Amino acid sequence: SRAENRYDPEAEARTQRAALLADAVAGLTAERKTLPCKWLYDAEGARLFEDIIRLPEYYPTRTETAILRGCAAEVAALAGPGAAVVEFGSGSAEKVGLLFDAMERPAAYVPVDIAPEWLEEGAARVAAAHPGLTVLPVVADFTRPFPLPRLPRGTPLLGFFPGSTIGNFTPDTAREFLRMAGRILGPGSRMLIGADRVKDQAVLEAAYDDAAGVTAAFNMNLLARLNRELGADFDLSAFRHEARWNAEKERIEMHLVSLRPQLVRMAGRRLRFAGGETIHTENSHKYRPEGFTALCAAAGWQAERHWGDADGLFSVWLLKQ
Ligand code: AVI
Repeated sequence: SRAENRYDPEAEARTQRAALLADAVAGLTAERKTLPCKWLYDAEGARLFEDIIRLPEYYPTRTETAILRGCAAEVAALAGPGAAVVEFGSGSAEKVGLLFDAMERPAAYVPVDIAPEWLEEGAARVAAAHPGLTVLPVVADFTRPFPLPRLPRGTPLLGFFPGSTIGNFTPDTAREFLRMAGRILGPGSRMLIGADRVKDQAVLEAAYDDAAGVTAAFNMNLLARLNRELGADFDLSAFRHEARWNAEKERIEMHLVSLRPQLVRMAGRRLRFAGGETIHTENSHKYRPEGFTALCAAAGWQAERHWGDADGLFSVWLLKQ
């Protein structure tokens, strides 16, 4: 019934807490301790991330936005008149307006996000800025298959996945995601994706360990969250943030380093940390053009065009299948 399908914030909070507990227990009792990066984004984490994208050291957001501004007309022409945009993990939907400004008679905007409050806010912002545009939000985990809303037959589809979020997947998971997105969007569709590039190690490490300590606070918030939501007793002064370039895997890794041997209590368990032991909290893979082209090809997508900035920091890719 409709009542059963209605979004229930309390039930959702219970489900989320159970999932956080399961991930925290599995990740923190493993031989190499890890926590999935999706848990970085509670309300406090989302607020800190908004600060990160404005940091002088964090080049990806402003570089990608400038590239999108420059290529939007070309993307719009290739997507064709009357196309619909499906944004995977739309969040606050800050960048998609650059596409709609350039598109001719766009059929619809389909923002997809697991967080209903962000989804609604982003959808409302885009609808207000583009009167007459049909906005069809979908509450879904965009990493799993989801049904698209009904669109007029023959509507050209353009997937949109900005921000280099693809870099937070391992290459295997990224390939699976691209393959799934291809199935959802169907034959003949296109996809516009932002991907950060391999570059000077010092530039990369500064972007993930800024002088103001915002990224450190973003990473440490994960431990604060385990204390708040699971009643753990992490001593935040006994851990520090670290951003490491893994040259072999061409990724930045975020870790939380235990400053001394210690015992932490969490949900009836005792978690033992050696001095210097880390919790690996995030990967941010950086791509060379040839590697990204190969990844897309392995997922059934052809790289049709790509655009970059003069310093070679970041790329925006238009894929076609
Ligand atoms: C969301 N994602 C693309 C960011 C990144 O650059 O990998 C997350 C982030 N982590 C630390 N700073 C930003």
